[in-house]
Amino acid sequence: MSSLFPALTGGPADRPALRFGDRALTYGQLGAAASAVAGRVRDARRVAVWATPELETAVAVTAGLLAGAAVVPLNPKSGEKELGHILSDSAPEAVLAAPGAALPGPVRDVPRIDTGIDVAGRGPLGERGGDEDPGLIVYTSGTTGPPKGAVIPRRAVAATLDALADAWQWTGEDVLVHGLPLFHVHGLVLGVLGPLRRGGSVRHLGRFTTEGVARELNSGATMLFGVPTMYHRIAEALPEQPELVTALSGARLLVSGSAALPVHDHERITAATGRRVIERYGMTETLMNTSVRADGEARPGTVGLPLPGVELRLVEEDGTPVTAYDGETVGEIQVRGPNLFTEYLNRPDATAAAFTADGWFRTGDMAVREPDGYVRIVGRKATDLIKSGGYKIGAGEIENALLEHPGVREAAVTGEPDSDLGERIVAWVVPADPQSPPGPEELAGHVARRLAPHKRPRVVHHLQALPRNDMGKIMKRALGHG
Ligand code: MCA
Ligand code: AMP
Repeated sequence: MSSLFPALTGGPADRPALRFGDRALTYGQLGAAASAVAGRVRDARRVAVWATPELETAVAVTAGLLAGAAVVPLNPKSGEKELGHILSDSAPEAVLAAPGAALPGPVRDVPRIDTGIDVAGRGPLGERGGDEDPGLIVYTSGTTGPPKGAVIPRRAVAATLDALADAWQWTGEDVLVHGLPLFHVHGLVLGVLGPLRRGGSVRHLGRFTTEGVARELNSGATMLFGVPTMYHRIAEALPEQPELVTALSGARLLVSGSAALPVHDHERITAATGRRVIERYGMTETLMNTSVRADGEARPGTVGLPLPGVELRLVEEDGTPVTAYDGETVGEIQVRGPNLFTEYLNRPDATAAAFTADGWFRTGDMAVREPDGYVRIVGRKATDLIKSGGYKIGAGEIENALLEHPGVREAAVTGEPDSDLGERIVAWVVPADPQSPPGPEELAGHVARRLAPHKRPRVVHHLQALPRNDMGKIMKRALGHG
């Protein structure tokens, strides 16, 4: 078994590891604090982590992984329906939470362990868990139904982080800054476990602001990770924030992912700072698949080359591989490699459907290969998957939540282009009583309370009927066009 965190045991104890606001831990302190918590979850198979953007979350996840348990990160803004599903599906033996954090109904039913930061102990007890054992279970939305738990083995975490280290020349000298949530792959695996695996450090902003980015990059941080919405807000702020221009100009690496970075935002950032943004392409199920290399050409609109160890192909509808590197022939991206998840928890049907007979994972993303091998993503197979602010959201789960509102008779959900969020969620609702239709705030609050605030509709249209075909299926393409 190989260690996920060699720097916790092997490196200098006084090196900085984590900083959240004005609270920080060195590797020695993190080793002690995480080992103290790990000692309390030694026998657990799975532990949930109440993943607030705080130091305690990073300690709890490190502790769970040291103990060899599978860590299930929970979005602390999730509503009770979503939390109830995740907890009954993953059945964690304990939930790790910062002392004092108020936990809602479904989470209170799980035995709680407070992750106080105790740096007085002796440090790493040793690391448990085999390479193929599950390290994380991350819930991700599909087109219909509740989110599925992607079971991510420890070897996938190690493989993806080491491939990124190669592509980005990422070392223990790097200091990463970001304000990403800690319950998804981007912020947690890349943004916390990444620096820890390299023996470098991360400064988390608590919440993303352009001021925070400027402050950290101007005081020693070398890399920035963000979703396109964050780079859009940076592009908007650059003309008014000279310190942000200095910050980005001096950074070693600016990386964007989770959704397509609009060419216009990329170009505005380059024009103001002289810097290009490195795009990488990943997925909860696959961790990272491709990236522009640190010493490569960051062409706007492209996500670079397959990472070391990752096999990538494009296939046509009938399964025939696309062999042309012509920048034109579109196929679905399929991947294979040590970066892949093993299964959707308790969903053998969905797992089987996600892979081809010879083990390729069907991403559902459509792309072309350019003559030099760069991948350019051009769309997605499923129109019922929406990417908003870098979050993947299934139209079906929002429709189901809307239908549980007494004022809603029928509902359809679509994604519309949005310059800030990439796509915004739009709800098309047939009210139960046309005389008093539920208002947009009411429906947004309803969805936010049941699922999560980022899944709430930003626009609500009322209709007398939904457009349906002869089979009774809703014709979503007809919505918004009259
Ligand atoms: C608003 N709020 C509400 C309501 N309306 N709360 C309850 N009910 C309501 N009706 C609250 C929100 O909770 C939030 O609270 C605040 O108002 C602002 O919400 P919102 O407008 O949605 O947030 P934003 O500021 O516009 O968020 C933009 C963002 C965010 C910061 C870019 O979308 C974000 O963090 N995105 C990152 C997504 C991500 O990490 N994806 C990775 C998955 P408060 O003020 O308390 O916050 S993809 C992945 O992992 C793969 C592997 C990959 O490739 O990376
Ligand atoms: P998630 O399921 O939340 O992990 O989101 C994964 C999806 O995000 C992928 O299937 C892509 O559709 C999208 N994605 C991630 N990175 C990029 C990128 N750099 N460019 C375009 N789409 C991306």
